[in-house]
Amino acid sequence: PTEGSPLTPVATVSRYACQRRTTLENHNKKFTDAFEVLAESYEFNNMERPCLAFRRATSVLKSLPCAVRCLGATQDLPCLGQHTKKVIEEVLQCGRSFEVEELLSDERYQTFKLFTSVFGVGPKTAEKWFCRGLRSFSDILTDHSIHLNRMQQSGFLHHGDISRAVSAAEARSLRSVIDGAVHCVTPAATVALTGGFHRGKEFGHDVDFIVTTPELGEEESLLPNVIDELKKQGILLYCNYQASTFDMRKLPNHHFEAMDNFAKCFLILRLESSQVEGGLHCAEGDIRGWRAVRVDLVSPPVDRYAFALLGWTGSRQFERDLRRFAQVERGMILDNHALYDKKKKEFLAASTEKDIFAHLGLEYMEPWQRNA
Ligand code: DCP
Ligand code: MG
Repeated sequence: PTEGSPLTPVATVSRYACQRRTTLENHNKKFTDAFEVLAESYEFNNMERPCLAFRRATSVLKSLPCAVRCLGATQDLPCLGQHTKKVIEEVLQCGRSFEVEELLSDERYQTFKLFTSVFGVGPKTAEKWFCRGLRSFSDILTDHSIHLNRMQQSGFLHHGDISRAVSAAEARSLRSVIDGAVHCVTPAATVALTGGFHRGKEFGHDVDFIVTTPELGEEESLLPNVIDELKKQGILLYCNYQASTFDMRKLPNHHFEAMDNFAKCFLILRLESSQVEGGLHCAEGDIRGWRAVRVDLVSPPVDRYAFALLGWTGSRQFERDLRRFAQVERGMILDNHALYDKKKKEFLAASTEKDIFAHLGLEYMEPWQRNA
């Protein structure tokens, strides 16, 4: 059939984010911003299903090459249910969603949003504090019956800085800082930028790196040594190091929310204004001459590098769907450590991300196309 004839199949949008090339250009921001508020609110209320439904719908709209201009245009799209369509219709008709407006002015939503903006505070802690009647930071900090763990103490201490976005220029500067520290302790080690900045984002909430050594097993002492080096340089403001609990005999875990078992550290580093091209993104920091930034380092053994890189490059929705695709469509289990074929009962090795896409029978996607 020729192009445009009724027999030409319309390009269908896949149900899986790992089959939708999604760049940072979002033509449907007015809908996805609304969905994100709803998803977040469900997350705060521990309602996983509707939360995921809105995250999936967000991801589908982000992948579209143009804006949705009428409800009819969503007819053949996957992952859009009644509730999401109602929101789309409202936004189309009124330019806003009343349900979202209501949430944005809701005390519970606002308080959870505020509390979870603190490093180390998740929805569970926010809930506990909210139920005790606490509503502001000063409520928390003056209530002596509340015990803050070390992470939360640092979270409050550096809240002003780390609640401000990190710029790509700041991420580049941190890359040289991490490069320097890693190569100082292990010259042969490699450093790779991952997470949102690897997908081409201009701003992020932290900067993620994967570090490893060419010699299997040598990565075990890498992070402790890097941490010592950062301490020596006087730029380590906070460090939570978790040693590896990785067991290569274990089957992968398809539950995405479970953290991987590689050695990793969650850091707050001091970034000097003079080291950043064009200065810091944080105005107060620029006056002070430095700012605090969240940095994550992960160090997988080199034979798991490709899995770790694929897992940490994200986006979260891309990762969720990659695992779901592996499980449902291929009978395989994928996580940040390994890929396991359940029919053949064997692990599938990979030295690059391309190998993993190939094992899954998926077309390769560049990191900048994974902004699902
Ligand atoms: N990740 C993971 N398992 C987790 C948490 C995260 O595999 N438990 C992966 C998916 C994320 C990536 O790591 O995309 C980086 O996590 P971030 O929270 O730093 O997310 P991004 O870097 O994508 O965005 P941001 O700009 O908020 O940092
Ligand atoms: Mg990140």
